[in-house]
Amino acid sequence: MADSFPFIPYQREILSDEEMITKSNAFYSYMDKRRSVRHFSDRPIPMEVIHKIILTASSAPSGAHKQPWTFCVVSDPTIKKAIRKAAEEEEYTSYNGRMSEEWLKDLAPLGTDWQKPFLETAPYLIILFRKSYDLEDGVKKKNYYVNESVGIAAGFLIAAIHHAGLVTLTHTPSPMNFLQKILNRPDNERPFLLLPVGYPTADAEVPDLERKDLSEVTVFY
Ligand code: IYR
Repeated sequence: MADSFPFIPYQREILSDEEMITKSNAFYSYMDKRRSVRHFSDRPIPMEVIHKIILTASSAPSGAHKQPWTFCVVSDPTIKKAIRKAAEEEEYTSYNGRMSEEWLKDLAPLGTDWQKPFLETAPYLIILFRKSYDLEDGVKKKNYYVNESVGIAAGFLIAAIHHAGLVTLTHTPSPMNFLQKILNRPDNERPFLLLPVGYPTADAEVPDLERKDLSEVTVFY
């Protein structure tokens, strides 16, 4: 049996109801301003920020605290170009026959297409890999609830990017095994999400969409 962690006291500052309401309101308003952006500027961002947003993402809860993820950070223009080329090849095939009519109709209002220039323009691409198992000295170690864990980490990452005043987009070229090859990742890692990170261009636009109301997404018992 593995040794257990030592247990240490944990306390949270107790907020008044009023403070709690004010803070949760402010956080909601801030997060509600987050948008998926497709128009990226090439303006550089400090590497220190990339380190901190990844540490924030990696603080997410995970099955048996295995943290079953790897964040690949790409700033090398040659690698970005290779990723763009491979992603656009897949996307072209998807938009021209692989995606169903219904899917294309659902995407039409968002104005997406197979071209992904942001994969070269954004100063950083973060590619999040899920680790279906770990390898310790060649021995396979099981991970648990990997999709759930990596999905939560992705949410933390997106929130951290927004909090840093930057923008991102959850890009999922499909299939995306080319990322494993280009980034030379081991067999226990599979690409999960690709997130360009940077500033929006001065003339960036987003669709004027509405989010569901509380009553449409919640059932109280
Ligand atoms: N992966 C494609 C298609 C796409 C699919 C969904 I669902 C979106 O919400 C947006 C795009 C692309 O990135 O264009």
